Amino acid sequence: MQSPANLFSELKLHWREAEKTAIETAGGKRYSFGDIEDRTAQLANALAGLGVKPGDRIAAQVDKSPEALFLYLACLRAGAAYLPLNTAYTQAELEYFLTDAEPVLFVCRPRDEAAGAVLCAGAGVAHCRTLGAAGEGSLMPLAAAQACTFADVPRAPDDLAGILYTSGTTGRSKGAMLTHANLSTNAHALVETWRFTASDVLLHALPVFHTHGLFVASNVALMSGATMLLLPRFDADEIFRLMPRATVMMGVPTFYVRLAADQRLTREAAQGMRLFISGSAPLLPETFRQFRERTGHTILERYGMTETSMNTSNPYEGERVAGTVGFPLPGVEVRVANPETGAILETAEIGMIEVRGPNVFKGYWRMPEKTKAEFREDGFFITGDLGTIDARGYVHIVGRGKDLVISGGYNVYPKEVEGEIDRLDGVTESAVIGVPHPDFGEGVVAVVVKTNAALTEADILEPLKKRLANYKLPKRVVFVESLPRNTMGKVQKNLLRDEYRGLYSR
Ligand code: MLC
Ligand code: AMP
Repeated sequence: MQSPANLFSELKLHWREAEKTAIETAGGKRYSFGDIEDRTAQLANALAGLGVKPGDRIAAQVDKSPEALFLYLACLRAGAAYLPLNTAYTQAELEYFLTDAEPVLFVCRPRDEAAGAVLCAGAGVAHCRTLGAAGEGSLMPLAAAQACTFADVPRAPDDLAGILYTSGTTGRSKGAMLTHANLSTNAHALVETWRFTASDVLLHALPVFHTHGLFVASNVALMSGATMLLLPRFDADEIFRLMPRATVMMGVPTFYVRLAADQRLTREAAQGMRLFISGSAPLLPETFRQFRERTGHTILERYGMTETSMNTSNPYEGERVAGTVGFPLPGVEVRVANPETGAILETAEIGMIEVRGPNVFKGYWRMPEKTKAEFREDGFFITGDLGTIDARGYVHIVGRGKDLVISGGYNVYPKEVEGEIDRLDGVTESAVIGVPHPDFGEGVVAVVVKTNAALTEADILEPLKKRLANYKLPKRVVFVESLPRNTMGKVQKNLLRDEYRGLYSR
């Protein structure tokens, strides 16, 4: 049978028992698959009542909750594109996303209601509703009176299911357009590769506004009829409390660094688990080894990005090799090319990682030129990651061609932070870099040249807090006389990274 093109209709095919628990919160609230169908039908009816039409965008900056997932699923059912936003984004950041994406509805946290209304008025967003961590706010009451049935809007495979904004190495943030087919094929490939079944219980501690927590964790659980233990955030106490009931966990490397540093991580604690998966940033071989020694489990590392969802994974059966991201997923092609010429490189040569497959996004929202620039003629997407494929076929990521810092699994684009610092009075120029950080993998550092000798670290950070999400803030500001430049006048960030690499060491 051909899969239905609407991702929700397809997920539903895997919900064999309506009574089975699909989501359980840390507080013990349970929602069955039948509840999900009812709640999302009610919400989809409410969205239609607000005038939401297929193809419209719905933006949300909300805390993690079952209702946040219902909203995502209701968007799929109604044929709208879901646009989740990091809860750390400031008003200044939100303004851009809302203006650029032109959603019909913006859902924000109850405490942000007044600011949300101002934002919506400014950006021409017709409706503003609120949703809190316990389901409170003005969104859910709209759904309560609605029917529990809804005919999922038929979608073509190429129709949008979501838009996720990614910052860029240059210029404005870009909205990556993910289609129903992108998400469904990727979830299928992951269910197969990681052997997910309805017997699985996923320990879900990731945020649900990025690819990892939303499209990888949630879609994979929903597509296998598994149960999710939904934690509001990473909290080691909660992880250890719930681990005996779980079978799989997904996390960014910081999760594993923190767990490995905890005395409670033992073979006994992890004995009911069948799989620990890591991604979004490089997992240090040291963490990989420590975790294996303590639990007997070999963390499975995989590689993906917002634009492509997941590309490669270490094998479920077969050797999981530390420092590698494994093999291309079913249906995904991965190659390494010369970054300048595009010539395909031989085994073991280092170059630009390029990918092609049904997982690769449709393009950047209203940016055809930027989209074109990131694809080769033959349809391969240029990831910006540097890597190599070894003789056994394992993909290794060895660096980044793009100027990007990944801190605790969140991307920070130096150019954006430098732009904010450079506009401050008393600053001549700045260079933002990432250096090793024991908890976050990389920590952001700002190297600043000042004209005003009295300028302090706090003078830089205070104004930045109003403009940038907290994870983008430099954890340290270093003042220097001048920035090192090459003969072309380009700042030599490699020299700065070398100089400050010990800044956050233990
Ligand atoms: C929080 N802070 C961070 C940070 N997270 N700073 C830098 N980097 C981060 N990632 C700030 C806090 O605001 C706080 O600032 C201080 O650091 C300490 O906070 P904490 O309590 O230690 O942090 P915590 O809340 O525990 O969060 C850490 C974390 C979280 C690692 C659990 O960041 C997280 O859940 N990251 C997951 C990110 C993710 O899902 N990425 C997937 C992207 S998709 P202050 O000033 O208040 O002290 C993708 C594609 C793919 O990349 O392949 O998956
Ligand atoms: P994002 O734009 O937030 O989706 O981040 C995607 C980027 O995260 C990729 O381009 C990689 O640079 C990085 N990334 C994801 N998974 C891994 C991994 N397992 N190892 C190294 N880098 C990774």
